[in-house]
Amino acid sequence: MNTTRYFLLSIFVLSLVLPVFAEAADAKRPNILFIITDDQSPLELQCYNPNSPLKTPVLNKIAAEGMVFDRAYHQGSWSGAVCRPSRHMVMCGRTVWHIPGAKGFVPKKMEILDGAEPVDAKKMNKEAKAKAKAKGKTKRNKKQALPNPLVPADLANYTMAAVFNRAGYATMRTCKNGNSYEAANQLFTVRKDKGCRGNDEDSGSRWHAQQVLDYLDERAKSKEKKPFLIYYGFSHPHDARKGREFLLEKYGAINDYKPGGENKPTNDKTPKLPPNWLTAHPFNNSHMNVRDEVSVNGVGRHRDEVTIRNEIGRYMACCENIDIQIGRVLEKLKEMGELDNTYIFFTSDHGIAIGRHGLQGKQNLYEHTWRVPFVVKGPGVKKGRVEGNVYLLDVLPTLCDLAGIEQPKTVEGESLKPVLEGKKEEVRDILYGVYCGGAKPGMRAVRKGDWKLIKYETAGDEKSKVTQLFNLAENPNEFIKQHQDAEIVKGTGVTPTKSQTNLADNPKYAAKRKEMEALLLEQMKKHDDPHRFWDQPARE
Ligand SMILES: [Ca+2]
Repeated sequence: MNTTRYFLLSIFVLSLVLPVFAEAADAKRPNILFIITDDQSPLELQCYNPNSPLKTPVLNKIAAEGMVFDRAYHQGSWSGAVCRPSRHMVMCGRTVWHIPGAKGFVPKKMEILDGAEPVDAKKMNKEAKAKAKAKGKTKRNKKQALPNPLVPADLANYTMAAVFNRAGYATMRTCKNGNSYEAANQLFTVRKDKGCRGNDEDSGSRWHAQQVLDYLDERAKSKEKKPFLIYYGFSHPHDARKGREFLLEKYGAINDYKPGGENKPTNDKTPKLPPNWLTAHPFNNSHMNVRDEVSVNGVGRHRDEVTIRNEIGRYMACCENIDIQIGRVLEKLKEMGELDNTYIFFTSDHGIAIGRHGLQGKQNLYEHTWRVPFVVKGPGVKKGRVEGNVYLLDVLPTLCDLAGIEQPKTVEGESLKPVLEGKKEEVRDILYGVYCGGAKPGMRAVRKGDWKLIKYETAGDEKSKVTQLFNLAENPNEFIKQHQDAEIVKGTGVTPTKSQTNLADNPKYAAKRKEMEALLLEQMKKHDDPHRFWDQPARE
């Protein structure tokens, strides 16, 4: 009896004390401001390239007070709309073949996953393959439209907003519409999405900023005590890169440029050509006719100096405007006394070429496009820079870790908290990249240390079977032999050294190539990549 009475008394006392504790704990729980731009390479930002003419004082300050990641990547895409898988990976923390929309190896008549219970995807796949093999049905049946068994059916319930809502956070999101993870986006308590690629108050980056400012005003008025998670997305610098006039003037660019015309807008203020500019990509990379390569406003198929410099000017005008809009939100948070208790993340869904390697879009795996900017500042985050070897799919487990929330079992990424605290330099040593939105198998990349291998193949096209091997320490721009052409050197002002080239067929690096080829195959297997290249063994 005594024990029971003591127990009941304890419950009573706890019920009085707990809400107070909960409130006190809430007051200390950190806020999160997750900033994500659309189609932005790290390479023009001064925190990655101090010589860049792009002015981003707000981001420079975040970078100076926080941690800059030199090796941050998106894992890739199986769609020309690279945004889509990238943003799925951000929201759920899963790898590229394990997210909604992925068309991986789906054995016929296999059990459909009931996602009510988070699962071990690897175990699941192994079992599925074993089961299919036992039945003698290992070949992919394209006509069979079964859900991907590697994607939990109710995965949306384990995505960013869902997880933070359950943990007692106030969640808000503004971003572009479309090419995203709709089921996950719907779960933000407040959602203000709209495509904003114009240059006025209502159609540009300022609109996204205003949604966040209005939300924060409301928060202040209602004296909301819950910590917040704000997903602050921009629709720029994705094309059409309609810049604001005063910024276009600053970067010597115009909005309505028609390539090939007489009007030459470039001047001394227009950014120079990137060092790895080419007038054309020298071989079929498996998706040369994708929208981004042929019909972007102001560029089309043109890669001449004037067109590319003007487009980079427009791009920089959009990037500086984003910086101004981030500044407005940070000012507001400071005014509200919330800034110091807020983790700020800055990243993008993937990079972009704009003339580098003769490409325009995001459908390739060169560093300018495979990499993303990744900067974090907040309580306990060490100042400095690290390599990190991170993917965007590490975002969700990191946010959970920083907020003291248990990460969902569906997550496959790594928490970056130990890196942010200066306890670790990197979270993995090998990076794998996919582009499979055009012909199959398409492109794959693998990076370990300074070495990177890229493979290309368009099934049925012998000439498309290309392998590239780069030492990124010696050849960070991934120069290939075409960068030696006199016309190109005249444009860029850069003459690559003899060793700054594709080393794949150089006998001196045969052993390194072999090692990288083996790593690529290992990564393809590890990630349930459904495709194989011409010189790889067939899938088991
Ligand atoms: Ca994008």
